[in-house]
Amino acid sequence: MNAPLASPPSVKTTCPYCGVGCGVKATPDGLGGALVEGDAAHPANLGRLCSKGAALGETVGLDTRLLHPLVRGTDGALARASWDTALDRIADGLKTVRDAHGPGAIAFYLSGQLLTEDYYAANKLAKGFLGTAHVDTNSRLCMSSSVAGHKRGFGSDTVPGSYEDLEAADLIVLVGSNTAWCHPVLFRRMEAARKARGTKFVVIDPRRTETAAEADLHLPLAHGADALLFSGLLAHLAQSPAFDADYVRDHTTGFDAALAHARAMAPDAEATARACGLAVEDVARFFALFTDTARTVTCYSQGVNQSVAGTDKVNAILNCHFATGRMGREGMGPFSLTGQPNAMGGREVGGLANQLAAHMGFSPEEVDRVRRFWDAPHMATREGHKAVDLFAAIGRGEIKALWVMGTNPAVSLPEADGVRAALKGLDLFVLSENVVHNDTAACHPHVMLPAAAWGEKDGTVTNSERRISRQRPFLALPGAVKPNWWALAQVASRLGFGAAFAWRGPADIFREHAALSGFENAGSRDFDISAFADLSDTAYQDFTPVQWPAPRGRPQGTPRLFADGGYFTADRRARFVSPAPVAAARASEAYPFLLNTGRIRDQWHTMTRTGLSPRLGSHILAPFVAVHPDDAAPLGLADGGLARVSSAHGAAVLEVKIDAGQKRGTLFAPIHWSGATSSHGRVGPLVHAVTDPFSGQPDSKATPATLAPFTAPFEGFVLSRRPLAMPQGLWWARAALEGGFGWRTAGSLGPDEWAQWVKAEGPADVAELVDGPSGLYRAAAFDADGRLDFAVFEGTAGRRVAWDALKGLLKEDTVSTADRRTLLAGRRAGAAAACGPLVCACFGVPRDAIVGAIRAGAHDAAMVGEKLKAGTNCGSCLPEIRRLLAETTVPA
Ligand SMILES: Nc1nc2c(c(=O)[nH]1)N[C@H]1C(S)=C(S)[C@@H](COP(=O)(O)OP(=O)(O)OC[C@H]3O[C@@H](n4cnc5c(=O)[nH]c(N)nc54)[C@H](O)[C@@H]3O)O[C@H]1N2
Ligand SMILES: Nc1nc2c(c(=O)[nH]1)N[C@H]1C(S)=C(S)[C@@H](COP(=O)(O)OP(=O)(O)OC[C@H]3O[C@@H](n4cnc5c(=O)[nH]c(N)nc54)[C@H](O)[C@@H]3O)O[C@H]1N2
Ligand code: SF4
Ligand SMILES: [Mo]
Repeated sequence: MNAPLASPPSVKTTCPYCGVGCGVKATPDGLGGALVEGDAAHPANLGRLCSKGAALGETVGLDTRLLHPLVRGTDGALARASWDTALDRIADGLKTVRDAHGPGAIAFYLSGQLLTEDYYAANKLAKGFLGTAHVDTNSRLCMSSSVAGHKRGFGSDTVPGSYEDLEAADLIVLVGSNTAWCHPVLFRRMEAARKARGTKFVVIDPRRTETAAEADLHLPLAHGADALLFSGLLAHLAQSPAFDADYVRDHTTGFDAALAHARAMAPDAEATARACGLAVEDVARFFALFTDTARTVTCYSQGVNQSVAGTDKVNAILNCHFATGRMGREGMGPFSLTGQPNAMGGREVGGLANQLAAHMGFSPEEVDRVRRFWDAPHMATREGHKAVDLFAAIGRGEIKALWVMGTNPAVSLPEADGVRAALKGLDLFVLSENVVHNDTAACHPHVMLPAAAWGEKDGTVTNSERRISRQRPFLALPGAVKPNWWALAQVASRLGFGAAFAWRGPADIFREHAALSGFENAGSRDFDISAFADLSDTAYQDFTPVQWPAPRGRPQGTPRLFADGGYFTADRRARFVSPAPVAAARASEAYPFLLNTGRIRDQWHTMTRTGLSPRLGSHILAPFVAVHPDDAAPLGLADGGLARVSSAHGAAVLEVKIDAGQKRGTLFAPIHWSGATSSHGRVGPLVHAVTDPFSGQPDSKATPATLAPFTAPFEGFVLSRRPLAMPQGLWWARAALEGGFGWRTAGSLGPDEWAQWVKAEGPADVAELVDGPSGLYRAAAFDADGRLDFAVFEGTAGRRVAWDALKGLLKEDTVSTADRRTLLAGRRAGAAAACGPLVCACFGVPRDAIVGAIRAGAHDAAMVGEKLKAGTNCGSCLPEIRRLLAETTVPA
């Protein structure tokens, strides 16, 4: 069990999920969990949390954790080892590879979920001491187009604004961002602005998301067409009163060329609408709103970044803000919404293969500056491979040693099956992880290192508004778990670099990082936090959230940049950059659909943490593919059935969700299911590894794909107290339930095969219901204490029953005689269990209950809240409640 740290009773830390970076107050409950509430004093959330943040306390258990180093022995098996053994093995392995093949055969693959201090240590070791620049991160899949676009436009990777601007804006344009689900607390802040000042929302997204449903205007543009849309807007703005000739003259260059280019690409609203697949009146309304509203913030996220034209999309957006001078002023500006909790911190320490620390690049002066600061013996002098190329180089055998930290590339990289094969061919594969089992851990690591997880981690992170906050520990390090930076420093010391890595704790690293940011800077680089270069240990401990830059003498930080120019290009002017004329993404004859991939409200990435929470798991139970009804009908696809989605690279079998909000010819599937949580639910293998030419970011939003019904003669579910291995050949998806797990299943296993499987699980006592002719097989297995151990409910396809009525038995210590009698009928004695997916995760309110309340007269979200409490805590489900209000017909 988790041990709480002695005192103080509640600790202020930061949420480990999205880039909003909400402040959290955590109080260990002494039982291994923790009570978690929003920190009212944190400027990012002012006390709010979303469903994922609110459920954090349920996810700190140790059941799935890696608690000791594991080293692969001569017998090929991973076995528990001491830290010394594991670290020696890594150091020896790195030396062997370096001596035989040079430092370029060594690579690191890191994560925006690492602390800044961990990230700094990895970069210093790799780029300064081992001499390899092959250090890339999952941020390449996430924010790198924004980084590249910012650098081209601003001369630096800067987010100019603050969250407060969202509350001061009169127009918020959300481009390729499902904010209501992915940055829920920011969406709450936007909703507050709408209430207070009538702020309008425009959502630009091919599909009608929960965010789009809330918009004043939704532009369902063709995939990839954003740069065209914003070029049309630039052409429109240039001849409107919104054009700010002074700002353009004083603080920018390249306007005339950009305008000529935009006019050629998208001369007016009609041409723009045609090229983007939109209605002319909608485009005209968007142009008018943008023109007429000075206080406009344009937020963008993965619909912009994860594209072959991602960098161009970013610059097309920036161009419109330069042209109107809407930069870094209250309620105005472009705003990249970062994904991971420390996407920004990673960029600050040079986490990407084309960066050096403290926002420096690989120019000879910069390489020399960092070399001198570190006194580095083996400074990397050229950019390394970006993620997709990095794994290709591993596949070709050019990179022989890889250290993966804080990411699950076997799931999240495009063409993921190739990634798995590549990982298995490494001479040295080191994996620093929180969990024992995930898909990457299944790819044959030689060493696994147990890393501190949220609740134990001690360091800093930076959110989307450049705000550095502390993550503080409130639980003791369990088992032999250690922070990532410590493992890196130990390896450095074994390689003979001990003096440069002799940190006593994260405060030492933070001070060094702060000092480097100010080293020979004098205002030439945006990232400067040298105000903290001499921070005491106590001051680091008590650090209150602050927005960089915070140069010496300005420890209070900086809320906004660029209102008066001062860009970080050589001439201090912003650059208009013309997007290349890209066509919107296209499907082919063999693959007539475009597969779009992304996120759902209550799961985080590959579910290693959110997958532990029954509340979060109940919102959406299984991996799905959303299909427009007119695309589904000719294929004979029905809602709730299964479909095989294939691309040129791989296939998945997913549950069909008929969704009129899906653009015709496109599909949407979530990224969260892995081989650990599903048999065929991974979408990574399908996604093409096609990248943006400037950023190297893969296009995960538009892979040509095809769709066909998947028929299985039998389907059903399994419930169990313990993890079970499902039979071979079965389609299944697993969800966490209170007291155990549930699997939805489909396949060709009939009653006899299921009976054999049940028998092989060795239950103490089993009740069965078999009806061969109708294909029905039901079994309830009880353990020696008479508790329900597991249950199997299978039948012919199309007659699936829900597990809602029975799942409660997993947390009960006895099964009553009455329940025993009704159990195999799928019922519990006397109980009418609430059914349907969970809408409100905080209070566990299912859809059916909300629909019932609406039918009974609740006519707005507030009344639903009064009756059921749904939506009254974190508010993440309010968009869904409002949709149910709109969709439910109330009896007269
Ligand atoms: N619940 C939840 N929240 C999360 C995460 C999570 O896993 N779960 N992950 C976090 C991370 S790391 C990230 S990066 C963010 C991502 O946050 P978002 O970017 O908001 O999330 P996505 O679902 O990846 O994609 C956003 C939208 O882009 C749209 N899109 C696809 N193609 C195009 C296009 O060509 N143009 C436009 N305009 N839109 C397009 C998609 O339809 C989708 O609705 O979320 C963060 N927050
Ligand atoms: N098709 C498609 N693919 C995508 C995307 C998409 O939209 N579509 N989105 C991309 C984006 S934006 C992102 S950010 C990625 C996310 O993809 P990943 O980064 O692969 O996903 P996670 O599940 O967050 O993996 C984090 C892993 O690190 C471990 N971990 C967490 N914290 C720590 C720590 O402090 N130290 C160590 N050592 N381990 C830790 C967790 O247990 C987990 O196994 O997916 C990308 N892939
Ligand atoms: S919005 Fe939710 S997931 Fe994001 S930081 Fe805040 S509580 Fe965490
Ligand atoms: Mo991300």
